[in-house]
Amino acid sequence: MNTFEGQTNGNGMRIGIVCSRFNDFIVEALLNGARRGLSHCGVTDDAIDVAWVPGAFEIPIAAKAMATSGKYDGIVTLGAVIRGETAHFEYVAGPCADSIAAIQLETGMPIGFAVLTVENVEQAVARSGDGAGNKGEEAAIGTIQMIDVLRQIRR
Ligand code: INI
Repeated sequence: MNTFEGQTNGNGMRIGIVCSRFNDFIVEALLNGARRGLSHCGVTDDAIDVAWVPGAFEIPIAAKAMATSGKYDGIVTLGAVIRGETAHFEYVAGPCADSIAAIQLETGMPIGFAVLTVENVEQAVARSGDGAGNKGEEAAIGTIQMIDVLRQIRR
């Protein structure tokens, strides 16, 4: 029996990160977490590109451009959709998540998802702090694991 399990060794991996400007104080904190997670995995800063887009609705098209560019091994998406701030919550959050899932399947490239969908700013802050539970950090480490496990499966 063969068992494939992704490891967190990101040496030599190139990572694209898409960040949305909307609620940027939260997204900056998610980006700090993602960089922390990637550094923990051995991904150096010069192997990371960061693209900023206006809002979560624009994340998928930038993620697809990165995924099809041939320049990256994996992508991490970071954003914050806060229900209290918009009646369009469902129209922004749903398409963003669905499109990112679809792009993964279309391109075969792992795309980590830390686009927060929360009720209020307090919940967003709780998921983007300096300690444990930063969703950007979790998504970044998960992306490294997915790159590795997919390599093992495809080998
Ligand atoms: N974009 C977000 O990333 N988060 C939000 O909470 C949000 N709200 O509240 O509306 C939001 N809207 C902007 C949207 O993502 C697009 O940028 C905009 O509709 C232009 O296409």
